[in-house]
Parts: sequence; C-alpha cells; structure tokens
Amino acid sequence: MRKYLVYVALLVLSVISGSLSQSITSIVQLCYHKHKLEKSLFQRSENAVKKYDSVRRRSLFKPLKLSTNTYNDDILVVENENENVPDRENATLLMLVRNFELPGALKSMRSLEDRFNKDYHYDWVFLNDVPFSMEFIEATTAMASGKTYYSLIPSKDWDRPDWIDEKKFEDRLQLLHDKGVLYGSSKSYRNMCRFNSGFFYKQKILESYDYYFRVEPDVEYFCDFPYDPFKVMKKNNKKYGFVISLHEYEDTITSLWDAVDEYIEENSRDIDMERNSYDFITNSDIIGKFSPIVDSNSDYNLCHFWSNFEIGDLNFFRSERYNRYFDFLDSKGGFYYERWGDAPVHSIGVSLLLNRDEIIHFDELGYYHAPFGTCPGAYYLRLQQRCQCDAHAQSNIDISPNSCLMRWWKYGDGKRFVKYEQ
Ligand SMILES: Nc1nc2c(ncn2[C@@H]2O[C@H](COP(=O)(O)OP(=O)(O)OP(=O)(O)O)[C@@H](O)[C@H]2O)c(=O)[nH]1
Ligand SMILES: [Mg+2]
Repeated sequence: MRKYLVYVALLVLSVISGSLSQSITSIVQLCYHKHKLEKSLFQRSENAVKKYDSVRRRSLFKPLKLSTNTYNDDILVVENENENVPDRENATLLMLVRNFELPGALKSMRSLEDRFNKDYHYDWVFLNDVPFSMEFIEATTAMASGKTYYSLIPSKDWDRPDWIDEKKFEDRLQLLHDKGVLYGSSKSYRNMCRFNSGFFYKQKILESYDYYFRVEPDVEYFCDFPYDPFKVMKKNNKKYGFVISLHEYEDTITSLWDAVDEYIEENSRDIDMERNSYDFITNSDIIGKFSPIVDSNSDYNLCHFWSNFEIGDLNFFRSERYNRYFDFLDSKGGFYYERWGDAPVHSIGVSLLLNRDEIIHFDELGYYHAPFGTCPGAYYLRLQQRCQCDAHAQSNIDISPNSCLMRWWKYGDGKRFVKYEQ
C-alpha cells in the first residue's frame, strides 16, 4: 500500500514539474516576442523621426534658439534668420512682466506671434524689477519668432523715491483701500504705473529702437493683422497708436487735472491748442445716444487710451517736452499719494503734446484684456482677417457708454473708413 502511495506522489510531482517547466518556457517565449516586437516598433518610430529630420531642421521648425539676453554678452547670431522676412521698422515688442506671470506671458506671445509677428520676427524686449528666471527666459525665447532680450530695471527707475513722505503715503494707501479702489493699497502697482509713465523709454535696452509695441500677459489679439502697424505708424507719421479708449476711475486721479492745469499754464510753448486733442479729453457733450456715463469733478472728462495696448514712438517719449510734462507731474507725488495710472498720464500727455493726426486708432486690430475687448464691426473684415470675436458681445467696449471712441471720432482725429496702407 505504501509503495503505491509513493508512486502516486511521484506521478503528481512529475505532472507539476512538467507544467512548471512548460509555464516557464512559455513565459520566456512571451518575453522574447515582446522584446522583438518592441525592438521592431522602436526601430520603426526611429526611422520615422529620422525621415523628417532634414525637413524639421531646415524649414519647418528652426533649430532651438539659445536665448540672447543682456545677462549674456555674446549675442547669438542665427544665420539666414531674416530670409523671406518683409522690410521691418526699427521696433520691438515690449513686455514688463513678473516671473510668475510666465503662463500669461506665453499666452499673449503666442497670440501676437500667430496673428502678426510670425511673418516679421520683430525682437521681444522683457523688463523686470527683479532678475528673470532661467525658466522664464527659456520658455519665452522658445515662443518668440524674433530675438529676445531681458533687462533688469535699475532700482532708481522703479522704487519709490526718498522724497515721498512715508507717513502721508501710508495714510493715503489706507484711504484708497477703504474706498475699495482697485489696487488702492498696492505699493508695487504704484511703482509700475510711475515706471510706465516716465521710465520705460529711458531703459538702456530700448536705446536703439524707434518704436515699441506694449504687450501685457494674458491678453489676446482676435484677428490677423492686415498690416505691419509699425510701418503704418512710420509711413503716416503717427506717434501714438491705440485700440481702446474708455473712462478712468476718478478716485485714482483726484488731483491729476489740477496738476495738468498748472503744467499747461507754465508750459504753453510746448502745447499747440489748435492742433492737439485737448477737446477730446475735456469735452463732455452728449454723443450719439450716450451722455458721458461718468460725472467728473474737473474739466478732465476722464477719457483715456487703454495703455495695456499701445504702440508708440520712443523718440516722442524721450523728447524734452514729454519729460518736462512727466517731471512736472512726478514732482506732485500723485503716483504715490493717489494712484495715478500710466494710461491717463500717457493719454493726457499725447493729447496735449501731439497733433491730433499724429495719434492713430487701429480700427482693424481685435484685442482683449480683461474685462474689455474690441472687435472689428465690419463682417467681411472679420472674415478676411480670421477674427475670433463677437462684435456684439457685452465685453466689446466700443458699443458701451463707457467707451470714449465716439468722442475720439468727433473731437480727436475723426473716423477713417479706408484701411491704412503700409
Ligand atoms: N516686473 C514687474 N511687472 C509688473 C509689476 N506689477 C505689474 N507689472 C506688469 O505691469 C503690467 C500692468 O500690470 P497689471 O497687473 O496687468 O495691471 P492692470 O492691467 O492695470 O490690471 P490687471 O491686468 O487687471 O491686473 C503687466 O505687464 C504686469 O505684468 C511688478 O511689480 N513687477
Ligand atoms: Mg493688465
């Protein structure tokens, strides 16, 4: 009986070991086939990648660019970069921006590159009050079709000057905060507004350019540009270009117009009342069906050009007359004791100092900066320029009473129905 039990046990064992070796064999076979398959697939994908290498390197995609920046003295020269690029003006795209705004900066860049700059490769200049991170430099350089330059703003051009009374400053911050004014208690916002009003054009990195196109993070350009706006400016002798004009919050500029009044009195030689746009910023008649929605306490009707989009002639901003204007306002301390914005300061400056016909409204350029946008009104123009916007949307400022565009048409340089040629 025992003997039989041993035979049975031996039989079971041999069956088990047989199936074990069988399973091991099939696992080994499976692994081998998988490896073979992976190898052949890998080879195929590598062949596919190699097949398009020459195309990718030479025409479709350019080789990765190294960043060309002011921290680096050796500026990279890419050969044949300007092949097939139309004639350009001496101009740059300009963004004042913080490192943490990189996603928004890339969004704006992508939009402007796709709608305009991919055909022109204008340089990009980035300004910051602290050094840019490598991540910021790399990503923006990769996004740009032109060269990219990065510059650190010197503290003297950015920080609050010593002559600002600390106690008065803190009290006023609290006051604007209590009134619920947007950015009412922000110190850095005030530095930014003063910098954009009177210091951006003094930056060394901009010395060699004649025109700048201001770009902010998180904006969108709705339509293909039908022209190079720099060329239009140059050819038509324009010195300041805008797309949106609207009313300013009066609480941020309570004493600005008093300062402007004083400035006008003392600097009449700089101002040509016959040819400038004084009426545009002071007239408050009813226009169309709209009366001005904002009641102003001064002669200033609060109309300004929205400066987050602006194209300007740097030589005008560098001129003695603009700097006499800025220095006069700056001496009043309103950038800190109130919260004077660069938009009303630029707008009043160009309205007083330039001739009406030196300011241009870019009618055809759809644009959005939260919470407002502008979208070309003409249906066929929207099709032609592949616009992605709704001209009847609530966010379209041009059809809202908050817009000053109709006042510009009536008291500024008028309305043009024909596209600018370049
Ligand atoms: N480097 C730097 N850039 C700043 C600072 N504050 C604002 N900016 C930039 O200045 C421009 C205007 O600032 P925004 O915060 O966009 O001001 P705004 O357009 O009035 O308001 P929102 O866009 O609604 O926030 C943008 O390009 C910002 O990136 C700052 O402290 N440092
Ligand atoms: Mg903004």
